[in-house]
Amino acid sequence: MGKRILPSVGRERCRWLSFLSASALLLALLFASKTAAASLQGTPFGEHGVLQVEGTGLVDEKGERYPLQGMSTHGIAWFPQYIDREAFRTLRDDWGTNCVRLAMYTEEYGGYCSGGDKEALKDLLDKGVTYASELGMYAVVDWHILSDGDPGLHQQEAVAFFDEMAERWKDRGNVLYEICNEPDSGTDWEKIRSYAQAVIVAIRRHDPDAVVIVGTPTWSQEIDKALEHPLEYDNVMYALHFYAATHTDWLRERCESCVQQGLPVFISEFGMCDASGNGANDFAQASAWMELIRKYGLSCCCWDLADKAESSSVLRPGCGKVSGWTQEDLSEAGRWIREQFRSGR
Ligand code: IDC
Repeated sequence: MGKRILPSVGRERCRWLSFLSASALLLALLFASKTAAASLQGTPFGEHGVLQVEGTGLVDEKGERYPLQGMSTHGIAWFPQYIDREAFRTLRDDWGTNCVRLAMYTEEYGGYCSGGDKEALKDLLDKGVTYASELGMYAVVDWHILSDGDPGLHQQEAVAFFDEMAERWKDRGNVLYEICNEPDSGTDWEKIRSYAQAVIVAIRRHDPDAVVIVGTPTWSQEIDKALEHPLEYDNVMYALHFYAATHTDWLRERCESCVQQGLPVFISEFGMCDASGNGANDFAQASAWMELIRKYGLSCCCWDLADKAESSSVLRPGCGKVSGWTQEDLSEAGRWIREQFRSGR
């Protein structure tokens, strides 16, 4: 008899043990996710969650309009030091921004498709996305084509890159994908559109609702071409870029007209200086742009977070500090845009 009872007691004990360990695991998981959620409380992502495109802009988890505003890095291969948790924290807490754009050149300066160290660049991006996530900020991952004006030139590499990265980041919820910074070299919208379709499929395989920003012809100025023949996917936005001393009323009028006709526009790069990234800042024009941005609740990222000796850099040339900047550490552009961000939200 004893012999028969013992194994069944053993089985019973086994069942209890596995029940207890499963419950403990569940509790631990619940606790971990609760503390993660609690640590994000009060942050942009903690309060607004996963964003979607509705009408002409982004809405938060409650369905309310929620524009992104933030700084773009310079090329991450060139200025890797600003991929820094404390830099992003300063931008969040002192500058009042809610997103960071991570610009990875494909051609220039150690570009991803021109001999740059692919693994190091992906690690750097992953660091940037991780810091943004920990701080409850949104991250725009920018495939920064420039002299390679036709995105189709590196389509295979782009598809492989976005496939891999979207798989890696699919559960984060705070990552937006900008798939071709500035098409040019006469590349027309239909070519960009077909490139976008291939890349969107690669991203959506892992992250079906990820927001994707698509560049438009002539350095992301011809959003009207996208309006004529938009992509047939949800959660897609179209990039408009301006440099205030070069792009004035005519581009604002185009922007306003496209938004009024329902196009989701993301100003994923802008500067207060001219299109070379240098020259005098035109704050009157830049203010007119900011007014338009506020009027329509558009999202925008300012070029660039670096201390290069050019007027678009928001840090004083050679500043050297990667976070906790004082007024003296900022360039003219930096002081101006910080005020704009602080007062605009
Ligand atoms: C500029 C940088 C500059 C760098 C150059 C490389 O500010 O330091 O030498 O690229 O060619 C853009 C581009 C952006 C440019 C910026 C200013 O997206 O890469 O950065 N600009 O020229 N479009 C319009 C202006």
